[in-house]
Amino acid sequence: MLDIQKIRADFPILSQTVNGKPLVYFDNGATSQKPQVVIDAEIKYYNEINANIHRGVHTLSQLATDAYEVARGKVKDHINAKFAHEVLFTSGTTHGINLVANGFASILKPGDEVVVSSLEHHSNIVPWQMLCEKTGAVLKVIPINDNGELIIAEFDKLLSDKTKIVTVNHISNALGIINPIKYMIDKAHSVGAAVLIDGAQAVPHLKPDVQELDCDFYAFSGHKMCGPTGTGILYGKEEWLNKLPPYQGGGEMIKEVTFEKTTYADLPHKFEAGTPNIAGGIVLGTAIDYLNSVGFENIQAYEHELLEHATKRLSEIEGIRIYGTGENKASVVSFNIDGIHPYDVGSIIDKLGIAVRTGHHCAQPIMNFFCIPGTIRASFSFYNTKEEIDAMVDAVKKAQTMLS
Ligand code: C6P
Repeated sequence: MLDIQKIRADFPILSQTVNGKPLVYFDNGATSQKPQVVIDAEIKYYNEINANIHRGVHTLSQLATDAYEVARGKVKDHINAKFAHEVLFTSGTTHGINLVANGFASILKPGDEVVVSSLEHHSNIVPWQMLCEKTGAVLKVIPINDNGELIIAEFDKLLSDKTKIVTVNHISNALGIINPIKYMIDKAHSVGAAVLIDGAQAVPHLKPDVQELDCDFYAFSGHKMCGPTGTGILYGKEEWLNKLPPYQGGGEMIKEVTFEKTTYADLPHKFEAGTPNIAGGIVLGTAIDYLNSVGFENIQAYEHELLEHATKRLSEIEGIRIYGTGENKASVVSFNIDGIHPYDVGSIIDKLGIAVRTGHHCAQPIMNFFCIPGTIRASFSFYNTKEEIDAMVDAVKKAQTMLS
């Protein structure tokens, strides 16, 4: 059982008022709020050990390097990677996916196939389209049904020996649907394809076990899991990371440089050119510690209660349509009110202190499927409450009255 009021006290921003009303922050899918320990850890880094890493013999550089590598180890343990060098620091999910898509340019031949799903964020569509344009590979798309779930029978049919990589999100950002990734990973492997999982929306809610999943790549962002912006992780199986060429050239990713030939550093440095977000990486480790202290089992159970409460309360509103009605869902409710543009609802409820995201959520193909311009998305975190959900429902009802 979580003591929500105690948890809320960890997040200074939550006690703010916005537009004269208590802040109700339901835009956790876009970015999560940060607990004081995370904010303090960022300050502590700059106050005490700020230096460039992997370079200096001086004490501060060594302290910063050690702290950065400790954070890498925490991520390794958190996602149960086999080796710390399978954990690459990135600037976020987008960076991680682009790194892999770019690497596959040296693997794909014309006519090879890349399988994505209709539920993807643009970050897990556009890099693969660019890759296909570059290589002559063909993009295949898994369709969804009216509940917003992937049609797995169609996924099965798309797979063949031409499939070289399947790339799918763990949880949809726009609808909150949780995809059956374990099945999909095993099935893709049965035709020899690699699998990338976009875990951006999963890591705030659950602890992925990459060895159990047996995925080849798992990308996520730190800022959605109580960590700083500009941080992220790409997990890649050692054999794949050894096979892929470096993404960017620069300092720290080399063994030796001459004008005739450059040789590359071992993992993970081969993929970490230039000075990284050192403070961010270290503090991502603090964020992971914080989430583990709350406990993912507790988080999941409580967020499920929030999801059920929100779905029930919102369903009271006449003319509401909820998108993403599949069984297996994270704590996200995406909806529209008949005859009202989502942006108008979002703007009015913002005046009442309620922060939701409106629009296409960087997932235009989903909006096209439902023939809508966008939705109102309320995405909940473990620091939200049922009372806040009630305040949102009242605010949406008020907006409906004003706009009809
Ligand atoms: N989704 C949302 O409001 P970055 O921007 O690199 O940290 O994450 C990109 C990304 C990739 N995949 C999924 C499933 C995502 O949800 C996101 C980010 C935010 O839904 C901002 S657009």
